[in-house]
Amino acid sequence: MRLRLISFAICPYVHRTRILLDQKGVAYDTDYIDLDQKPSWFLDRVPTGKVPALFVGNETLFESNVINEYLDDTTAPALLPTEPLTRAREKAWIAYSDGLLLSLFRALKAESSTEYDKHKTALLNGIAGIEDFVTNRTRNGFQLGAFEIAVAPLLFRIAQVPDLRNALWSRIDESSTLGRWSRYLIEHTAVTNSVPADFVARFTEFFDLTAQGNSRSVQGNRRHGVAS
Ligand SMILES: N[C@@H](CCC(=O)N[C@@H](CS)C(=O)NCC(=O)O)C(=O)O
Repeated sequence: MRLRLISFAICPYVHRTRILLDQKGVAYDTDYIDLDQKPSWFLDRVPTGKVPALFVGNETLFESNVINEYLDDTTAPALLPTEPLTRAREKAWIAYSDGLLLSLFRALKAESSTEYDKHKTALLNGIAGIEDFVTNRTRNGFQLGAFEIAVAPLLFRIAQVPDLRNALWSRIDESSTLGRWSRYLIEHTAVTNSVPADFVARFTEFFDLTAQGNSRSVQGNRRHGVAS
């Protein structure tokens, strides 16, 4: 059955699903919607009003982790482990990564340097918190698994914001397993190719990262060191 992915260009949750679909070579159609003016056909089918949503024929799926689990269950090769405890543990860490995305969003939307610093600290502490899990799961090398696909959109976005990128590499030793794994994900073609070509411009615009003449951005950028 043909799949239809309802998307927003810079959404990290949509990015998760696109990486999985592209990596598995699944054909799908994409509808981009304006989140400020959600179309009625979308609101009629998606109770959360959030993207991604996946239309599978007349069925509607929402929540990126649920969508990705469905796609993983229905398209080979399976990425999630089958052994119940191992599978549950990986899903627990995937759920944990949702909190990291929230910290990133809150940092990028912060209206003061105090707020920015608070969320940036939570973000970096949160990333440091995955170190043991990552070190254990990469003993036999790096692979794009279900957890990697959940976290890659976060690391990819951090890499676009100079202050956060610098903070990441100050916090994480680049030569450590976590550092090398992070770099592997940021640069993985499945990650870089599954965003629109104008992603950086749109992302920068959405979060006002370089805008001039806007008090929040100008102050924020100077204060946060985000301006290029
Ligand atoms: N927990 C959801 C989060 C999805 C989400 O927050 N999407 C944002 C765009 S990145 C959205 O649709 N926001 C619109 C709204 O909240 O009204 C998931 O994993 O799919």
